[in-house]
Amino acid sequence: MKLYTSNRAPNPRRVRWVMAEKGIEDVELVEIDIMVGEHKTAEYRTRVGVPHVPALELDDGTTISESIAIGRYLEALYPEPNLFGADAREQAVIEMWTRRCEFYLANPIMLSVRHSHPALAALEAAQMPQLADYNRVAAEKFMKTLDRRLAEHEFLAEDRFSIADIVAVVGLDFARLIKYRPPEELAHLARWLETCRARPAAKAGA
Ligand SMILES: N[C@@H](CCC(=O)N[C@@H](CS)C(=O)NCC(=O)O)C(=O)O
Repeated sequence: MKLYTSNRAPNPRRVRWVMAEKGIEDVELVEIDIMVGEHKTAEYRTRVGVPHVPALELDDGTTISESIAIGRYLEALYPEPNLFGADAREQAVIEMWTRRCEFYLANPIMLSVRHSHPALAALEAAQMPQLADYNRVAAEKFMKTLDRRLAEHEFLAEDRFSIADIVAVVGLDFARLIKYRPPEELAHLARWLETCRARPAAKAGA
């Protein structure tokens, strides 16, 4: 299998983190430089279907994009340690937190960074500072929800680390590009962030 990935880009990092947690080493990493548009070539688009990284190419030629879909596929091949839920209830709870973290945290942060960091202007038709501000405020609102959740739970979804934590930490780490730090009063969020960042697998793709 081949993983089309881009160093320091957040969505490929999710997959690299999943791979590192599971000790997966039989996937060839193919670096795609999105800053020079390597993901927009006709060859890449034909192979993947969309101009996005990450994408996982299987040995039979099937190509899977979407970091969560790739993660699920890898979990089916390498079930341990479990990151997506071991039974119906866990799977639903982890999926719920993963989707919440994508919609209300990672995506707004991504938009905020892309619309404010000068180096990322290359990825947008036009950077819109207002869009950046709006999305930073929206993400911060959800951080308060996460802080309340983390006041009573060690990790976001279950009593163990899961894909929901990966999505949220990778999103928050991407904001470091614009030197953003979550509000200091969110002490439970800070504690959890430190715990997740200290995992050896957190370095994968970062
Ligand atoms: N929902 C997708 C998002 C993929 C995505 O947007 N990837 C970014 C890099 S983090 C990308 O390919 N950007 C290229 C561009 O915007 O031109 C996933 O989870 O994989």
